[in-house]
Amino acid sequence: MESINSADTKTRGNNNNTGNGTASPKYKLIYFDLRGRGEIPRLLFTAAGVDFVDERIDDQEKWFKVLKAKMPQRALPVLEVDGKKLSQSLTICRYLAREFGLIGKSSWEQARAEEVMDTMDDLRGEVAKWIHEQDQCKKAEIEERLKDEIYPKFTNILDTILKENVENNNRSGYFVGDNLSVADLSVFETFTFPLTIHPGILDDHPELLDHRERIQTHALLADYITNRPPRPV
Ligand SMILES: N[C@@H](CCC(=O)N[C@@H](CS)C(=O)NCC(=O)O)C(=O)O
Repeated sequence: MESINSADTKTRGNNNNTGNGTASPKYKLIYFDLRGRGEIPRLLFTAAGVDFVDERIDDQEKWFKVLKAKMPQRALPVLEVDGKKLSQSLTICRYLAREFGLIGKSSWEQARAEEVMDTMDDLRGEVAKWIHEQDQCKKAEIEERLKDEIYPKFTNILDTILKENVENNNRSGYFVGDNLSVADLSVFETFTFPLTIHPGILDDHPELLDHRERIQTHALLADYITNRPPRPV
């Protein structure tokens, strides 16, 4: 966790009306003042245009002395839905994606979206090894492995899934079916940090570069992505 020193809690989104006269739940996402495991949920709220309180914990001492003990699994992110707490970032993503219709149109499409999301979590784990390694020799070894083995493995997997979707007559340019889903947000966000340290990793995959551009310029996402707080991870 990077050092943290100022507080920030904002309400983001456009509306909290379900359209059928009933108010939608009150959402609060609690995470550190980073993208990290909190950012895909933030992108889901943004893509759905749903209000949420974006509570960013940036007082490390307060986290360890006070707040950590109040979290169900002593870790973040935590999603509050009308005051009820939900842990585990991927569970939160699945829940929000289902609530907002951002997880495909059939059970099969849902499974494919989750497959992409879980694959991106594997990549996140590999990149985290580089982030957390303190020994510079070992860090350099991890970096070589990332470039030679890990990035090619994951970009090839994603390339195949994207092309399969086109072969199945879905020409949207999204990973699953014809619509934006959590799969697209997950791919976009998971590559954001690796691209800052290794800018060329998508260069052999024009479809993945196009996909990145598609998300970055998406009508519901572009403003947020351009103006979101710049954080290293
Ligand atoms: N599998 C959990 C991991 C949660 C986790 O390890 N969160 C880290 C931040 S990414 C955390 O809370 N670290 C601070 C601490 O453990 O005190 C998830 O995906 O939500």
